Amino acid sequence: MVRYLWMKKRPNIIIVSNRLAVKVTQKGESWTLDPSTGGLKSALSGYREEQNFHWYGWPGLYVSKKYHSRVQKLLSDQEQATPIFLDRKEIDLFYNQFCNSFIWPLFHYFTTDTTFNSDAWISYQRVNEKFAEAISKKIQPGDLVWIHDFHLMLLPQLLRKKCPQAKIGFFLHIPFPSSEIYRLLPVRTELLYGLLGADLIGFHTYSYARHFRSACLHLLGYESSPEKVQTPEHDAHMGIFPVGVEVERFQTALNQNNVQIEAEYFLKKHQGKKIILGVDRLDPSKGLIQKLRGIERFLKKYPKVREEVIFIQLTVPSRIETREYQKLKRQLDEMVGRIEGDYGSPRHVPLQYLYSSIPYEKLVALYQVADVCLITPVRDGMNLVCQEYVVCQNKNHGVLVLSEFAGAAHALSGALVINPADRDQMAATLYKALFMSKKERELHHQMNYDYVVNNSSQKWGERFISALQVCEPQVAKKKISIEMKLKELKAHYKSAKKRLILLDYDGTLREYAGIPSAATPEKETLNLLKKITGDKKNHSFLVSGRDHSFLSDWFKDMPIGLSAEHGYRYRIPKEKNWKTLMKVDLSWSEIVMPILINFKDRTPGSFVEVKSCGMAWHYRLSDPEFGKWQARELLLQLEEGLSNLPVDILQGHKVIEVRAQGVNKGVFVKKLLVGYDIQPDFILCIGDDQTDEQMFQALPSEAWTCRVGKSHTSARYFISSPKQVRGLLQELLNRPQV
Ligand code: GDG
Repeated sequence: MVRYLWMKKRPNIIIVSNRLAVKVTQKGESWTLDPSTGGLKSALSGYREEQNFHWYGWPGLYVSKKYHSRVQKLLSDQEQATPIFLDRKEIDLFYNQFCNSFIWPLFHYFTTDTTFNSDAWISYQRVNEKFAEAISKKIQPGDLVWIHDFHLMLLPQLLRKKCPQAKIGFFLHIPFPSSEIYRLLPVRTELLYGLLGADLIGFHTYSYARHFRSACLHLLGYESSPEKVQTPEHDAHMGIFPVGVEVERFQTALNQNNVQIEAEYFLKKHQGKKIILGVDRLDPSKGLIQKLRGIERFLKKYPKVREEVIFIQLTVPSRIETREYQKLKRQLDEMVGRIEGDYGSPRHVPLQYLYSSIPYEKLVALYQVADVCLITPVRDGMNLVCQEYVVCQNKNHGVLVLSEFAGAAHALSGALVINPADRDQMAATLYKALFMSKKERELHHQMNYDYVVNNSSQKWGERFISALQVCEPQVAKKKISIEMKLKELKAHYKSAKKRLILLDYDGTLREYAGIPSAATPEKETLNLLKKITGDKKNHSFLVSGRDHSFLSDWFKDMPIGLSAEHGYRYRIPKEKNWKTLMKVDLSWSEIVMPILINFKDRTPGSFVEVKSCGMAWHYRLSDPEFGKWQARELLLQLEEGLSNLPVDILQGHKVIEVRAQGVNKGVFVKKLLVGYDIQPDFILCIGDDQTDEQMFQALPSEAWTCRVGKSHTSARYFISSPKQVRGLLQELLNRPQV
């Protein structure tokens, strides 16, 4: 059961995917529904038991008009589902050509053999509209719509236009490719606009989200933080939701009689041999050719153990109507034949290759008896098979050998990770996996198992739906100047007993200077801060991106709280010692520094600043056009090059900063509110750039949040310049005239 801990009323959940989660079959005049296999179906099956759940999707086959109402009724009665029927042309153009032969390969980094077909694109748009039409007729206020996968990337925006208030989530089950690959799409901007109609866009891994942000920046010029992309219309939030498997279902199945019988059968059949299992859809992305090459190398390299192992490769037919897949099947058949010929004997056939899907009980039994599971995709959004294997190995502690190109490799730290293109490495790793000590196996398994059981498909669904529910409603809010609310602000300030005042420094309290060290606080500012800190009801902090030594020097005698480097180091008011927000990993500095230095050398007027938890490239003194251009280049390079490192890349005002992951002003402010028990009844927070947004977002909604300049912001108000900020603070401190 899905739990909603904090929700008063359960919302209706509308799931939308290209395919429904059931297989619809026609036999003469009768229609039947059967369970289907596949990643999405597995991931959402926990949810399907919910009462307030409805699914929209294509039944997976052509249904002639005369049967529409019958199939509709069958699906509605038995599956809480509404079919979206596709005609034969749409099945070919939308599904086979645009989705399977164009988007799928490109998003999996297969750039050759993909050609853009404008008829297929028109069909893609029409089918997305068809879905929007059907859903918009039924949607009720408060419903949550969760759209799945690459077939429906235009749907969020289409639905948003029809139902502006709807809560729309989108989850991408496949990788979002590097923006260098994504740029190859002739309809790249259209698809981005389509996705950005969603309130929440979910990805399996942080790298996919980063690639998406990079595409939004470079193709649409939309800036973003790790949490959201800002569009002129609304904020599209982003989240990392690695999909999981049905842990309980597998655990229950393991104890069932029919599974035990199958397991015993396999064990008896392969007595005395170690089993290496592979389960994959027949798809170029799954790296089956690479796997067979690796197996061949293993059999050649380790003749002594050849007869002690058996490879069982279950290859599930998919997209059989597509030429590329037929070609792949032939290639695989040939390779299997060759391996059997070269390494098989009357006594022993080392590779058992099965081209078919098998019943669930048999699959679970195979997962249970296999000593090693070998998963070798060249690209895979996540990969569920490897997680299912882990669940079924809690007794035997089998070893998982996993490609680094599967999203799951980011999560399963106990896997032996390989590059599928390196067959020597694959062979050696297999050997290692087969002969690992019991203790070592247990250690590796435990790391994987902990992750998988704590990240089941059920939790994945709960997390996504909860995150979608808390996304702000998409009513375009027009910001007003805080000065228009001055009376209200003053009254609140005056009546408050404990006030928290959070002020950014550069660009907020003080105008920017060309060289950061020249932006010393003016007398007026120091006097102002003195007055603020002089009032016992005020707890005030300067929350800056600057190094702590600057802040210490300039504000040394002032009893004001200081937060340097976006909160990484801070000093509580009236205390002398600086504290550190969290422990960080800085091993990446050696990679980042040469990149920044390179840009410094190539961009006159720019310079590099080194901080204790990161480094920054400033270009305030460079030619503005050239500086901006170089900044985009640098950003792209950093996003591409650092995608697997624990860093945040931040765009401030004429500065690009690379910082240890997880350090930001928002985290600092949250810590302040929780850890220091201030419990203010008045909060004023003013900042001027992207780095301040996290601070605004971390504060309760009633806080007086204000951004300098009229940029798109999550602050409630704006103010035009640092001069105005100083004026505003002065106003607050002024005693009311008698
Ligand atoms: C896409 C993304 C992402 C397989 N053979 C049989 C069978 N299966 C089940 C497995 C597993 C599922 O099919 C395959 O899931 P994968 O994740 O491995 O692969 P895709 O279908 O490509 O899924 C992928 C996923 O979406 C979810 O977001 O992980 O990256 O490509 O559950 O158990 N089930 C049965 N018999 C079989 O023969 N019963």
